[in-house]
Amino acid sequence: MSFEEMWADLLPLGRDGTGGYHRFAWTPPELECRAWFADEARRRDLDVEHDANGNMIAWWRPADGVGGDAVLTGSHLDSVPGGGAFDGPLGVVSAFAAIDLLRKRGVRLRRPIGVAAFAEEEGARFGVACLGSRLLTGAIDPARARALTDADGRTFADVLHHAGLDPEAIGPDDGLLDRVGCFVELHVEQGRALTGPVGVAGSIVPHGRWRFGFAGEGNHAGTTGLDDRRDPMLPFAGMVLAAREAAGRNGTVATVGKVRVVPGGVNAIASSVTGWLDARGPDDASVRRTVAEVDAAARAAARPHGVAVDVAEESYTGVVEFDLALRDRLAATLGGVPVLPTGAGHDAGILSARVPTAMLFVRNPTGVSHAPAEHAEIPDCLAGVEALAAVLGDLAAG
Ligand code: HGY
Ligand code: MN
Ligand code: MN
Repeated sequence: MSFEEMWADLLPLGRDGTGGYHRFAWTPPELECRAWFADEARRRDLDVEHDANGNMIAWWRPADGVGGDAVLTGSHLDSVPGGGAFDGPLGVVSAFAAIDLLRKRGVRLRRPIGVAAFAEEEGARFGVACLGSRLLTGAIDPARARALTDADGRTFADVLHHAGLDPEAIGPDDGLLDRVGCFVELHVEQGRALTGPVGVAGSIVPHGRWRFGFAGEGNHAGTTGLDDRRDPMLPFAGMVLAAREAAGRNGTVATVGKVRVVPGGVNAIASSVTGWLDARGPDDASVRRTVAEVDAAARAAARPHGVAVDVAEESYTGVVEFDLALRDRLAATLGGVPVLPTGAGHDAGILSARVPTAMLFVRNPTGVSHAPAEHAEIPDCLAGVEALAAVLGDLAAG
């Protein structure tokens, strides 16, 4: 099964009419992607390990059965709503294709190679990014994770149970992590900084997401005078504009891309509005300043309308500097490709707290991501597979 054939099989799964993808964790399209993963693993005689957190790892083990000190690669299969085809899946398909290349070249495996598909990397269903890798590494309280809910109010615990997993078993898995020597994630670049087909990641900037809740009073749009309203939509609007202004002042980026309005009727004043802020920047201080300014602006905008405001941090990841020795080893193996920072979060950023981690980027000519226009040309994808095979060969074979 070539890269192109695997890509063609995966491409239709979870694509909507706009060409974007809706592969939310444990929904039918993502379950189809999980089935695809198991098929590709089976086709290569890789045994699939399902950890308690919903992550999957397909293992290629040395003939002599040597375990431990494994080289983990792979990425994620879930998407943001209306996401692109490459964010996540490119790392998984490339990992299978890289194993095929190594086998074709007859390399002798010294350490196991695992192809991972981490669960809920986008946090699109349950709100916390990298939920599967955070649970694996102990970066989130299992009790908090179990109680996370999706837009329909279903808890993560209930969805796990329905998927055949034991919600009480989720949490850090030192046994698994102790078997991993390093993690190398290949990912489509999510900007336009890459001049060549492949690059190496230097760092991930600090980033987080905050939930802003505005509670007002639902009422009739036509019979309620302006002075009688407690309209939560107004301070929400203030918060959105304040995010852009605060980001401009602090040299960060801040986005409000998701809002939930209750009840959401054209002719009804909302009773509550929930908006999510995504803020990222060069350092913790600038991100924290940005969020504090948005928080203050939201509260100031709410006060005159008698609207209550509640702000909660849903996830935060400080700056990730990838393992220098591993990063330089990758760059040397690849003959000195560009090293670049990224404003996007990744499972590699979470895993880096527990194992040496590095990332390979594949050029994205549109520079667009988290949208249907996200793209990588097949020749660049194949260059990525070659690069990943060279890196895996250097780390685990020979
Ligand atoms: O949000 C991010 O940066 C990543 O794509 N999950
Ligand atoms: Mn993403
Ligand atoms: Mn991703």
